[in-house]
Amino acid sequence: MATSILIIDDSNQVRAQIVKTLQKVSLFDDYLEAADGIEAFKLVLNSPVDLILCDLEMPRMDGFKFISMLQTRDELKDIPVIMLTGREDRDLKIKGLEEGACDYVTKPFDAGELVARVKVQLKIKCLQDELKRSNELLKQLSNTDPLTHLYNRRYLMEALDREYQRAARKESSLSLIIIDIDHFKKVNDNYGHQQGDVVLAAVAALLKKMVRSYDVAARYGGEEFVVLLSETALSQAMLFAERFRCAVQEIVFTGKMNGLTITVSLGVATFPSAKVDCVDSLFRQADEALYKAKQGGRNKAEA
Ligand code: GH3
Ligand code: MG
Ligand code: MG
Ligand code: MG
Ligand code: MG
Repeated sequence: MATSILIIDDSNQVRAQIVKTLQKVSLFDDYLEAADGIEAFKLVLNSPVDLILCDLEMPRMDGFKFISMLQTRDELKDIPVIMLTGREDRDLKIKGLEEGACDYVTKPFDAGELVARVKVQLKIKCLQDELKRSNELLKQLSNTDPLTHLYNRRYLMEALDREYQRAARKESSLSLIIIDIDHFKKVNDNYGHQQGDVVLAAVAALLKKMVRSYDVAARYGGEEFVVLLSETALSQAMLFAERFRCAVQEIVFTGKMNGLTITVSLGVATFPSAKVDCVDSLFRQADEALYKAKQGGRNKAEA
């Protein structure tokens, strides 16, 4: 990815000197320039910036105001800012650091020092970005079932609490479907556990394809899946359950399980309804409906 720097100073000459100095060491692909805080703020909002060099005294919007405005935006507050200050500006340096700048360079600047300080900030930024990426990955891993790549039970329970509260607050409906593969034990017995996993992944992939982007499809346990359909009444949830039931029986496995077809049973429950007044009772209703579907001969959706 291209690395870019934003240089803010009301003096064209200072900006030109900085660009020339940094170009010599090829630290950046893009050099953006602004003559005051307002111009600079427009630029950072519209293009990604990795580092900012910012003069303090400028017309219209000064450096302090600009730096404090960066801190108010989540997507901008981590961009490192190096202040450009006068040699004697001790109090201004302290004020700038307190506003959120991470370092300063005194003007007239020394080329070697400028380059060295810029390199330090780029290194820190790079480490921070890496940390952010691994945190995101960790979060994703902790929410995901590794076999099916659906959400796991932990995430489902969190989402269920959140969606239930939202539905109660907004007086909208929330449906929950439990899906259980019929006679799945036979698949394992006949083809082995590994092939059983292939079947689980196939059912999960179909489910993922059929839900809307804002629904939550999760692997609840072994061969059981749960779908949370927000703002969905019972009749619509039943329609979805039926569509999914039909789509599952259309899957024909190949390879080691050549010709195998499977079916699922589904239990559907909706909030609000007579017997549902909390998350637990929503789940219980869906579980009872699933039991009814199994008792009724499997390959069925019940409410
Ligand atoms: P029913 O129609 O009543 O649901 O019958 P069933 O055989 O599907 O249900 P049962 O609960 O008796 O068996 C579920 C099986 O799922 C047993 C277990 O070994 C298997 N299982 C659970 N987790 C996994 C998994 O991650 N991979 C594989 N291959 N099998 C699993
Ligand atoms: Mg100035
Ligand atoms: Mg089961
Ligand atoms: Mg069972
Ligand atoms: Mg089963």
